[in-house]
Amino acid sequence: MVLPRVIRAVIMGPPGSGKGTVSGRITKTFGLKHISSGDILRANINAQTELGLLMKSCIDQGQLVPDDVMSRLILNDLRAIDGSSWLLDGFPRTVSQAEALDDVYTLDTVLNLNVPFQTIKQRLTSRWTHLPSGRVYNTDFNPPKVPGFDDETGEPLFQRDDDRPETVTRRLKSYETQTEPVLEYYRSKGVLETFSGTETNKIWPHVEVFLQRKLSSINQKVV
Ligand code: G5P
Ligand code: MG
Repeated sequence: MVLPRVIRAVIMGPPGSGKGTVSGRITKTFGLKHISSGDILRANINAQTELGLLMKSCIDQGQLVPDDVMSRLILNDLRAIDGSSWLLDGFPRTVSQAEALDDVYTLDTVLNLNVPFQTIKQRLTSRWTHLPSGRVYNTDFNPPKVPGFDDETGEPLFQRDDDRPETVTRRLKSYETQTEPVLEYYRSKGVLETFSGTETNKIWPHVEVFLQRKLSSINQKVV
């Protein structure tokens, strides 16, 4: 699909709700650039940057990294791709981050994946990640062709340190207290679109139809 003008979208949902998986499909289908705050942080940890070393313990304990650090990091990255359409995954995660984003950009839509916590806990313990690209696999749902290795590069896959069951519980708690208020923030602005379910393959067709309609309505306004 040819994008009519720059599109600015956010995907939200609890840890493990499928944000990364659905973002991959949106990128492929609609050509938006995918910016994942978690992938950026993990790339910094992997490269042992000063920021990565400072943030590692926060992330491993399932806590959010400080708002000012996160907002500066993401807004910098967005400036670098000014003029492109993008989809933000994992940011904003607090009302303060949402306000910082709002100061600079107007969002077209916020997609919210509403998946029950019980479903999520089972998924995360069987997740494998290709760190350089952020591609995610699951030993049950979408296993790699060769166990332990990325389909596209053949490089090894890793299990995230924060996918331990006790850390997942902490991440879900922080989602409830710090991130759920962001849903209300966007609902009150009229940009929130919620998709509920327990399977990504059943949620995805609804997301796809919604985005097709949204983009063509923006297209008509532009013409
Ligand atoms: P992240 O990296 O943003 P989370 O916790 O928000 O991490 P996460 O864990 O990356 O989100 P996801 O992207 O929503 O989950 O889900 P996913 O990876 O696509 O799917 C999860 C698993 O389920 C995969 O194995 C996938 O294959 C499988 N799966 C998908 N669909 C199905 C299905 O239908 N069925 C089955 N069986 N399986 C399925 O953030 C990490 C940390 O970074 C910091 C925080 O410390 C955070 O905890 N951080 C921030 N801190 C402050 N502010 C911010 N803005 C921050 N952003 C990140
Ligand atoms: Mg993710």
